[in-house]
Amino acid sequence: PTPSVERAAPDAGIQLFQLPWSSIAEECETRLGPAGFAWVLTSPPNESIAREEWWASYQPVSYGLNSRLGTRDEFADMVKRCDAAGVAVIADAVINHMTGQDAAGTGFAGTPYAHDEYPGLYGPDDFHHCGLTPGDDIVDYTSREQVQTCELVNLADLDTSGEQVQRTIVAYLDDLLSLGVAGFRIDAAKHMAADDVAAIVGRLPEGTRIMSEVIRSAREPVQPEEYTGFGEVFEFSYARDLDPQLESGVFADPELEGDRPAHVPADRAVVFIDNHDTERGEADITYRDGRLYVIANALMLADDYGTPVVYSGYAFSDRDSGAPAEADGTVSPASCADAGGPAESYADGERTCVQAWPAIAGMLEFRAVAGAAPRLEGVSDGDAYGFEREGRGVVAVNVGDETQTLAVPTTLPSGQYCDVVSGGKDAIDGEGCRGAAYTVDGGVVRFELAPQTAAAIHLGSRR
Ligand code: LM2
Ligand code: CA
Repeated sequence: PTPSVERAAPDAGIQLFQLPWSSIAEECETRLGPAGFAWVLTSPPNESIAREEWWASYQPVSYGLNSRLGTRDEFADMVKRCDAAGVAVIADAVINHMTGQDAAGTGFAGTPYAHDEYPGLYGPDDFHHCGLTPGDDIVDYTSREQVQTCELVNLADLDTSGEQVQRTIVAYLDDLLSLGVAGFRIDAAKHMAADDVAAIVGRLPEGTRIMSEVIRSAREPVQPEEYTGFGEVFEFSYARDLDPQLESGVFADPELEGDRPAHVPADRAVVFIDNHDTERGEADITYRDGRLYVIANALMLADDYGTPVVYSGYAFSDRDSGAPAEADGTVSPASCADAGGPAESYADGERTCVQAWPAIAGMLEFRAVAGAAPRLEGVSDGDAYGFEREGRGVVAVNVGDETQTLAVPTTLPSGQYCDVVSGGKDAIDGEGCRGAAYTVDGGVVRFELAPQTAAAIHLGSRR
């Protein structure tokens, strides 16, 4: 038994999509902190249009912090409690645009607005009117000018190069920072010139964490690499590379030395299996794929590339459906306290509670023990694949429909180890395993993998 194995500080995050602030605060205290999540990405906290669809959050009306997800006080309370639990808060910052409504209206908190009039914030001169397309909408993604100065799905496009606009955005972000947030996801960053985003970020306190959302496409002029000078970038190539391997059972190691092709440098990359957009779009593997989704997350958390963010949302059959809400329009609180998972199926609106899945907790433990150890060349056999994080742990997966054995060469010391995906050790100094146990013998570990399962052992799971 090895009771004291060195563990790296947590680095992984979790996106809690459309979860009210009061519920996130509870998650931080009861689950995220103890499990070893370093940060949580929230949905946009500011006032938006008053509609039931989740995407109302992406149509800002004002920078007041009164939204369907909670009040300013509730947001501030969440940040405090998460911080105290060791979980930093990253807020989703929608700053490329305001609403996409043609008719004037009133926001969720009662603020009046029109398409390019936001009293006290912005008037028509603060917006781009690109004049390049019918209705000023983006039509051609091969045109940088259209992508950055026309309207994304009719959303009034802020002239983010303007001094007054930058000041107004910075005042909003500073307000969130004053409540203790650690940084921001920059929504629709591709639709703002990187120089504009750099200027805005340059006016924020040093150390503010920035994660730009720039959906990679080889056919477009605006590339994620333009946004790495002032922060991290969500790397969409990651799941695009991984998912087909899991679906085909044909595995290939990524580039193990140096940068990965079509990926931003590792220290700039935020990687994910899916997010709220891709689970409604391009992602091949989502909560609906249950066991395969666990495998995808396990491989991501076991990897040595980038900072991973796990995703947790709610089940839906209609891509527009908002999270279950109260009569007053606020999103209903939800608890993942007793949730296992993944479940065989989910009812519409049911929270997936991925942060509560035992396999995720086990892989966070693996990740902490793996630390900075390099990923070694992998082994594949049939539908199974596995690799070692040098001297620290070994992960293996079977994406096929039949049980498979996989022998992975390893430098781990000989002995018995508990698989942390199926339960890990029964106590820190314990001798027993809650789930499967594997033996490292003579520089090899032989996994016995049930259909569509993952397994992982690490120095700290030795019994
Ligand atoms: C994002 N990143 O770049 C967000 O992650 C994504 O969720 C947002 O789209 C988008 N960019 C704008 O912030 C979502 C949603 C869209 C929705 C917009 C605005 O995927 O469907 O568009 O938010 O709420 C909706 C309607 C669309 C309509 C638009 C404006 O679906 O048909 O366009 O509102 O009223 C006329
Ligand atoms: Ca823009």
